[in-house]
Amino acid sequence: MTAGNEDKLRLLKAEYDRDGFVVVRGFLSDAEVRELRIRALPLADRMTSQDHGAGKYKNVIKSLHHYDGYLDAQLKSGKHVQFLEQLLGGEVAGLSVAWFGRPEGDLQGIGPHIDALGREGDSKGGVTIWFALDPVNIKNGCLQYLSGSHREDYANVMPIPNIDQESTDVIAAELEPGDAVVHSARTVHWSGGNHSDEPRDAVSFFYSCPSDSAERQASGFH
Ligand SMILES: O=C(O)CCC(=O)C(=O)O
Repeated sequence: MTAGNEDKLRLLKAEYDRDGFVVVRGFLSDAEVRELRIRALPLADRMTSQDHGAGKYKNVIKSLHHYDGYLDAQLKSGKHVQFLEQLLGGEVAGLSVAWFGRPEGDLQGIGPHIDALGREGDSKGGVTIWFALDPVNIKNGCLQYLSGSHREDYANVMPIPNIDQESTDVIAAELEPGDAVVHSARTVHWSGGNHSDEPRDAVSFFYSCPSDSAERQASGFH
């Protein structure tokens, strides 16, 4: 790693540790965004039409890596895996790849929640990297974070009650295609409906962090 890259990583790490999330601009090249779109979107489309949606969210499809070798390889060893390990200072283990679509006019957002590891008795910490495949902004339902919430304990329920979504600690992750946002499984986040006439597609990769210290551990994964 060059000295410039080390400085950049140090800044990103400081931001992640302070806020519980960090935006990484231009993480994927245009070709990599194209590849992710080609792999994820037609598959998600097929699965949506076969009713594989995640329960109440018709435009969320989890476990895409079970159906596509490229996505499975990305989950295990995509370039973001090394980046996450450098950011967190420890190993990560791939759990799932998910499509989070928000087509134009889909007004159903996703309420405040944490991402956690749901198996009974498994209380390891986790991290998520969310890739924007379209320009995402407040109008089409970008992710929003309660900055610093990774330091508190929140119930693993959806939605978490009594979250002040107008707080000055709320940050909207407005991104361009190829930008990524990385968040701790403990950070409270949500997204709004799509009130624009532009789609909002994203792919998330979820990881557990077996070496996370006890105080950073979480207790469920949705
Ligand atoms: O894309 C969204 O609207 C929600 C994504 C999310 O909650 C996540 O990736 O953890």
